[in-house]
Amino acid sequence: MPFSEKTRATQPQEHILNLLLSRSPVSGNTLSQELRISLQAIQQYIRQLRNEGFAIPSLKGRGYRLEGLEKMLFPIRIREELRSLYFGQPIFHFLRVDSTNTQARKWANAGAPEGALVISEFQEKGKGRLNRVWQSPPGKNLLFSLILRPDWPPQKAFYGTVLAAVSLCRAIQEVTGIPTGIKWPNDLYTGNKKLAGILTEFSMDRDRLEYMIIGIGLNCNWAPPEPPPDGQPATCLLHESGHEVSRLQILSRFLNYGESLYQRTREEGIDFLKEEWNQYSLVNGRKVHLIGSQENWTGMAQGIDENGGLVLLLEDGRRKTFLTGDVHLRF
Ligand code: BT5
Repeated sequence: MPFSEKTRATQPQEHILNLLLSRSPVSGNTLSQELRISLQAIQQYIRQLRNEGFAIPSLKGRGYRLEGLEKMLFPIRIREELRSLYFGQPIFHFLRVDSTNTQARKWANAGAPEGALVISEFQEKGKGRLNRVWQSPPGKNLLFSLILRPDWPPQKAFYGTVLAAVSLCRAIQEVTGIPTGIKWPNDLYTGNKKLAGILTEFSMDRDRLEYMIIGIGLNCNWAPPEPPPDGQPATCLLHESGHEVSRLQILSRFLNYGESLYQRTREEGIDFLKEEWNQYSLVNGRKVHLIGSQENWTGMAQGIDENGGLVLLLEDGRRKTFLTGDVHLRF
């Protein structure tokens, strides 16, 4: 699998973090020599990392130290909790990366096996759908991407999101007791606030799915304080439960559930996932508005069809199916 830290073009910020990880504290002069850039440039990068939320105090006469290591999701810690056979095998952990989906795609193109996981403490360019931005400070939330190579026809690709959403709802419920639901197509909500988003991307080889990248951002211990201009109010599990939540426990439960559902799709096909989705759907039986680029529709949501399209009973009695990407849903 020719994908490694060495083959990846590493930014100076990531190089600094990795040095601080391997031997903190490190003086500014040592960093400057290792990276072959000026001390001034090092100080600028450290400032940037601190602005992003990394805790890097400077210790008098000794240099910089990276804090928070005890809570980081290093593969060895994840493996200790995992009961799955191939979900989460292998794991690529980053302190800082552009986007876990982008890295997972590179790794998948290089032949990563099904179940491989990319996880990061921070994303410089975390992405939502349609190039929207996913925000999350270092070390607070879950940011990861899972690589799958399902034997499904491409029109069923949305079921990757379904599998992830159902597994995540279950994991959250079990670890925190907080009930969550799925807002079609790709959001997890608790109450009327967004808790998580899923970004499923895929690659096709002729008429079959070559691989699928399921990217998940879950607000565990931080949520955007203000709803962004383009978005919905957000929350996190810490705000909902009143105490800090273990990212590790939720991740490992997610991988365990995800694998058992995925295994079932191999034995029975994927139709049963529709029923699982219905159990957690926040839209079924509710009046919703779908906003398209040319036209808007209002109707009673009836659930998803065999390709993941949302079926709406329109006010004039017609039944119409909408595909994700074409419309935006409002309650
Ligand atoms: C999503 O897109 O909700 C999918 C987000 C997927 C993020 C994960 S993180 C790991 C993996 N790697 C990536 O690069 N991405 C995936 P969408 O439905 O387009 O919603 C995006 C919108 O959610 C933004 O435009 C904001 O309005 C809002 N938003 C951004 N950060 C948020 C947060 N932490 N919590 C709640 N809402 C947020």
